Amino acid sequence: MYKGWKITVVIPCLNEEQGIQKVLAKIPEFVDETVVVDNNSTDRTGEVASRMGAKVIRERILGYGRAYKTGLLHAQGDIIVTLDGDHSYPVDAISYLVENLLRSKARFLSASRFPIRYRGVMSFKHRIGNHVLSAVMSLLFMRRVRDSQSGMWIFFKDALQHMKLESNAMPFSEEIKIEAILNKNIGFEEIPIIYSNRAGEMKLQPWKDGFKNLSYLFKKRFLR
Ligand SMILES: Nc1nc2c(ncn2[C@@H]2O[C@H](COP(=O)(O)OP(=O)(O)OP(=O)(O)O)[C@@H](O)[C@H]2O)c(=O)[nH]1
Ligand SMILES: [Mg+2]
Repeated sequence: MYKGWKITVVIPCLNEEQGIQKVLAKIPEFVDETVVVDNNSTDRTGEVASRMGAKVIRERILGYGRAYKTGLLHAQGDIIVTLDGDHSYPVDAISYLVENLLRSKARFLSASRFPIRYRGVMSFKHRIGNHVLSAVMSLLFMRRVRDSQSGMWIFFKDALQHMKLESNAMPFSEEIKIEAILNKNIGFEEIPIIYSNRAGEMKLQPWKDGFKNLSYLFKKRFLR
C-alpha cells in the first residue's frame, strides 16, 4: 500500500531470467503485488520469479501486447506500474512515479527515456528510430510525445475501462499511450526517468519491429 492505494507491478517476460532477478530484488516494500507474465520462456524466468515472490502467470501465445493483456487481467491494484523484465527501466523510480501520478491531473503517465542521460545505454540506431516514431506519433495525434516506445507506465487501473486495447505485439506500447491521449477521461503526461542497458539478450528486432510500429501509427490514426 502507498498512502492507502494498492499498487500492482506488471512485467512481461520472454526469457529474462537474468533481468527479472535484478528487477524483483529492487521492488519496493509498499508494492502489494507483482505480476510476472512468463511469455512461454524456455529459460528459468518463471521459476526465478516465483521463487522471488512474484505471482507468475504463463501466457503461451507470444507477443508483448498479448503478455500485457493477460497480465493486466490479473492485476488487482488501484494503481498499475509496468516495466520490462530486462532491468533497463529504473525500479527504484516507482515511488517517484506514484507520487507524480497522485499529484497529476492525468490518470496515465508514461516514463520517458528522453532526454537521454547516459548516451551509451541506447545505440545510435535505436535513438534515431525512437525519435522518428515519436515525431510521427506527435504529428498524427497532435500531441507532443517524447518517447512513444517507452515500456514504463503508471496509471489508475480504472483507466483501462475506457481503453480499447487490441494489439498483441510491440505496437501495444503505442496503443496504450494513444488510448490515454485520445480519452478525455484519462489524460496523458510524460515524466523523465533514467534508462540503463538491458540485462540478457535483446528480443527486439529493430527493423522489423520499427516498421511495424510505424505502420501501426498510421493504421490507428486513419483506419480506426
Ligand atoms: N520482444 C518481445 N518481448 C516480449 C515478448 N513477450 C514478452 N516480452 C517482454 O517485453 C519486454 C520488452 O521487450 P524488449 O525485448 O526488452 O524490447 P525493448 O525494450 O524495446 O528492447 P531492448 O532495448 O532490447 O530492451 C521484455 O521484458 C520482454 O521480455 C515478445 O513476444 N516479444
Ligand atoms: Mg527492454
